[in-house]
Amino acid sequence: MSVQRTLAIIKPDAVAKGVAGQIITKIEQAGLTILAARMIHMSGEDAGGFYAVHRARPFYQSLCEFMTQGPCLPMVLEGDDAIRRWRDLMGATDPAKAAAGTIRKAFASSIESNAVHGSDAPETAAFEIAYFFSALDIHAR
Ligand code: IDP
Ligand code: MG
Repeated sequence: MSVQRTLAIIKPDAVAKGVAGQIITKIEQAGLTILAARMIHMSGEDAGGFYAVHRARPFYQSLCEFMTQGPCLPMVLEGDDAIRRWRDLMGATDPAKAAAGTIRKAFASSIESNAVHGSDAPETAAFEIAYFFSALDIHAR
């Protein structure tokens, strides 16, 4: 597998719980490199654009409201096979189905308030990284 970049977000519920540091530690211990990070508080328009792919889903409005509840921490992660490795570390969308040792098992409280986001493919990673970061924000090494 080649080196990939993926967009991670520590969602507002996890920031509010004070577990952002623990999540960052898991990222670093997994050997993924943080190339960019910033704290933002999304507007409804910001969240709606980010999740536009889900606009026809019944949970879209509620998801956008959840993502605007408070600040979140988008990050760019890099590593070999990073998209799959970050999703494996996140665990299943529904924490009730998430495997032991995953971030969602440890920190998510519901299928909506599930602590973290991760891109699901190279094309979505490219869109999502560019949604939050310019080239000058990303520190390759
Ligand atoms: P993912 O984050 O595991 O990739 P997606 O299906 O892409 O899951 O959904 C995006 C986000 O929408 C989820 O992380 C979660 O916050 C929310 N979500 C997904 N399914 C539901 C649902 O059935 N009810 C409420 N919220 C949901
Ligand atoms: Mg998804």
